[in-house]
Amino acid sequence: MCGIFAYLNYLTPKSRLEVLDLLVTGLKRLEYRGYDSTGVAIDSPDSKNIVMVKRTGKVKVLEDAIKEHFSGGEYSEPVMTHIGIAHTRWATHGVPCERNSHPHRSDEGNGFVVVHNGIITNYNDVKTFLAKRGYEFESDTDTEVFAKLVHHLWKTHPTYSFRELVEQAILQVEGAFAIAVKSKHFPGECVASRRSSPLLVAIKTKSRLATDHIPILYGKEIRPHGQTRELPVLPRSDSTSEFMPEEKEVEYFFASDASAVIEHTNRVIYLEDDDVAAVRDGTLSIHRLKKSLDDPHAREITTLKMEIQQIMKGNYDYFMQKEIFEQPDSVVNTMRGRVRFDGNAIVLGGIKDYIPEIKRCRRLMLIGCGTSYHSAVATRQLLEELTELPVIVELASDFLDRNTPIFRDDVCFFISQSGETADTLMALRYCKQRGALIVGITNTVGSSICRESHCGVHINAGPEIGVASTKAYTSQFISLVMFALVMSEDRLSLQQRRLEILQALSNLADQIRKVLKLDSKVQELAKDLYQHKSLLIMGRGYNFATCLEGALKVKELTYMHSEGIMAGELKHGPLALVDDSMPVLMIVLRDPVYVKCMNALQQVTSRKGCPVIICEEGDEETKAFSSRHLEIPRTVDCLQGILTVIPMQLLSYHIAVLRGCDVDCPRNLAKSVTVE
Ligand code: UD2
Ligand code: GLU
Ligand code: MG
Repeated sequence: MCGIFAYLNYLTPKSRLEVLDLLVTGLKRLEYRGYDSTGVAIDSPDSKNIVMVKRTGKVKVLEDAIKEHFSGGEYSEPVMTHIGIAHTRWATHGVPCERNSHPHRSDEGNGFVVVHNGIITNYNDVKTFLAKRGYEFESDTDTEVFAKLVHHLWKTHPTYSFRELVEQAILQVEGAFAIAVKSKHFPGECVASRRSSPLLVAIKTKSRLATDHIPILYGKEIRPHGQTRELPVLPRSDSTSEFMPEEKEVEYFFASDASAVIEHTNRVIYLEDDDVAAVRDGTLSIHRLKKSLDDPHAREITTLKMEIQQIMKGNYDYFMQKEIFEQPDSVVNTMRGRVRFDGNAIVLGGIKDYIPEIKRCRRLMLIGCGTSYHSAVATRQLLEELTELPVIVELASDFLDRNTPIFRDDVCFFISQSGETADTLMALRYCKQRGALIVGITNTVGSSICRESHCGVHINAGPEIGVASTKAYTSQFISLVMFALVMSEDRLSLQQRRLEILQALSNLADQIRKVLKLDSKVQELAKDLYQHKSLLIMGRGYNFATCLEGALKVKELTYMHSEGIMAGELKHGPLALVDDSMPVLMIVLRDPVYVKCMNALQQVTSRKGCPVIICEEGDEETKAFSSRHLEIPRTVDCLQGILTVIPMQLLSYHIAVLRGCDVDCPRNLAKSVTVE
């Protein structure tokens, strides 16, 4: 989820200090991606060992530690060929600390060292397999199994090349990864691979490259992933052609994105899932064990023409926009390793031991601030339905003001992206003192809420940089939905409903992609709206939370007044605001409250209001009420809120841009509110 940077100089003399400098600069370029710890690995001065330095906190801390650690003159001797690997970590498995920081090693002799981004979901199986063979683990990470697995394969298959060892290892792991591996046993070589996490190789030579593509080499046999039990060994792939630079001297970089390499070279190859890129004797080859029909025969070498600033944000102008568009992936990461769509099973490792206790509770309380609070509002109805428990949703600040009674048999959920939100944390301590079971829902492993809670769920949305939360909201939402599904696992009468939701979860990423295609339409709408003073957002039932969250997004990003209105409340007051000039947005979907929403819509149109309608694809009857509408795909009622909030995120974003506001850092706001 965060950053990898590796550097290989072949016949290009560089001192280790220079290499370290390059590694640290590479990590600094990746800093914007968010991270909690860092680390590097290089060769020892006699080249017989690998030395690692790791630190929690900023790259600057690592840089200082490196200065201290490598002061000796021996590190300033130039080396002809060398490999250094470096990492910024956003913890998913094990708290941020030096022990859990990357690189991770295969054994005490540092035979193989690995940096990894992503989540290896079957790491427990691999760990068990390796533990039986005497491997002892030093960290809580999923990553460590990879280093040890490569070592095990090396022991059992001494004739294998470095690349073949890594190839065999990636066949055994499931989940998402970008990895780079360095080995004492294969000096001068580096192997990297990816699946679902980004990774590129960059090439630097003195003269122009003679080729603009690298042929891909295929193995002979296809096997499915993830056979950890027996560790079957696959036929070795036969290599026949490779990329060889014109001149001998060459430098290679492996990095999560081009921002880390652009200052060195503009020739890069974006690796595809399951590519294994290996450099040996200065020659780069890209391998795949599995050949599919639509595979191209080569990977293009792309010439970058971009500025660093531009690369960091990809095709996006702001981090918030990037994060909105990341949602098809982040929702999958939240479910990764937890939802089994084939067996219709869900396991939330962080709370499974507490489920019996939670089932016996008197009530569930969901507590948060801002967007996190809205994720509780969004899932409350489903929680009530699937747990059959009273569910109370509270704003942390108000909850504390009231000295709310809390009992030993209450289960209290604390929702916070950063896990450091002061109000939420205070409410947590208040409830803990009164003996309730404390469950955290956070995006940040090792955060205060994570540590002080009895158990919880990490939403694994990856770091969120934009101050206005987007992908964390949809991931909090899904985490709570998964919890509801776990709670109803053995309720016979609810099985049909659960299946319907699981089915919808499996389609969610594609549907989000579809909603994101509305972007240009939403931008047009924003042009209509941005000069207004106010925007009312109305809906009810499963979509009320979208109204609140949409209005919050509009307020925080555009400084325009906006209000989320429960449609059922219209005639109790808000209707007075409606006339032919008041901008109104209404969410009217085909769910159990459709008829009531239609009533509200009629009340608005009969006051000459001309609302923007968010409705279901092809719902002509509803669309007929207004000339402006956004159509979203049909999903199960309780997940609609995920699809309806995305147009609201886009709308607030576009209005903010049109109004010239600073999208990533709205005035007066901070990403993590650590004061009361
Ligand atoms: C977790 C662990 C993983 C491994 C795996 C076993 C982490 C980050 N993940 O992944 O190492 O043991 O389970 O299958 O270590 N927690 C809180 N408060 C919160 C959030 C989480 O106490 O706000 C606890 C939770 O109870 C669990 C741990 O942190 O003990 C990890 O939670 P998770 O959601 O990452 O769990 P899982 O199964 O995805
Ligand atoms: N899952 C790995 C860890 O927790 C890698 C996290 C990352 O992508 O930085 O160490
Ligand atoms: Mg905890």
